Amino acid sequence: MQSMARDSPAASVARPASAGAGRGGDPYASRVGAFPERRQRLDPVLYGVPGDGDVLTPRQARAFRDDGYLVLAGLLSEKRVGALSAEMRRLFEDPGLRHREETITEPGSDVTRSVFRIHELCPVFRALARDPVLLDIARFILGDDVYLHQSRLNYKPGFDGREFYWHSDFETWHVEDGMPRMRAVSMSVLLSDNHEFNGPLMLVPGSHWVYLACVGETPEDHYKRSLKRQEYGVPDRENLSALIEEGGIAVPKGPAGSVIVFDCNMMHGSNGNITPYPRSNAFFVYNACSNRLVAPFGGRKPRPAFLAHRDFAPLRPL
Ligand code: 6CS
Ligand code: FE
Repeated sequence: MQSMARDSPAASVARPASAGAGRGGDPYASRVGAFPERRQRLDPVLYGVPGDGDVLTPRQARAFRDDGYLVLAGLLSEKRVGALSAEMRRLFEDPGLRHREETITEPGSDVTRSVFRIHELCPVFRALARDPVLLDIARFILGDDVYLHQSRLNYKPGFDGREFYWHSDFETWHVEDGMPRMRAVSMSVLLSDNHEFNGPLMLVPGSHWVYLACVGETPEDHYKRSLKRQEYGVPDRENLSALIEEGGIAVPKGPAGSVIVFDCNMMHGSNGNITPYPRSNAFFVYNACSNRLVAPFGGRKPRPAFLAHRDFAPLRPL
């Protein structure tokens, strides 16, 4: 059994996690057992050394390692946010996009919930994905060259934006996309002000050190439903409640142009939006080139490329 990642506070959590490997020796097997299971993370969170270089301060680096997330308030200029928001609105209104596979509508309505593969659909998002600051942060955290695993716009429009139930992205990317280890980082670029009331991202600090294996066999073409409302690969209430008891719930607020950086295994979700104020963000997932996708560990066919890119060439800053 591999040793637990160094500096993991998991050892201090209230309920010890089992370190056993899942089915077939896969330490992150999920949706295979009859019962949910709490396991230890076996991968480091931060490969860079706090204090090395200047992309993050030592305090920021330690906060990311221990909490699993970091908020960079006001990173992008108002001018740049304006250009990104204009493109976001254009995609929302583009009739040619509405029926393409990259566009996901809200459950029970034809309101656009998300648009995927934005870095290939728009030059401004192509440039944002290659922003030198974002790339430097991803490379520092992951200790490797990175490629883009996924990009998406989440609109969460006023009144119509529905919830994203609690989940670990890595659990899905491991089981359904074939991401071997926890060596990926997500960046949510706020394109509207995130208030406490318009469905902001909710994170469970410290939850990234624990892996919750879920129950329930992944249905065929699961993504056609999970991107509207995820029902498989979601944590059981007992283990989820324990994680929240231990770490609480952080709800980062911030003006448009801020960036929330969070670990691939962070437990997160967001409530619906019944206010007039949209909570829109652009979401980029950077995966370490050494952690490139293999066959999905859940045994089903790989998800389409618009969800799980398989161009593993290292991203270069623009
Ligand atoms: O399935 C996925 O890849 C996507 N689903 C969610 C709810 N978050 C991560 C990712 O965008
Ligand atoms: Fe997610």
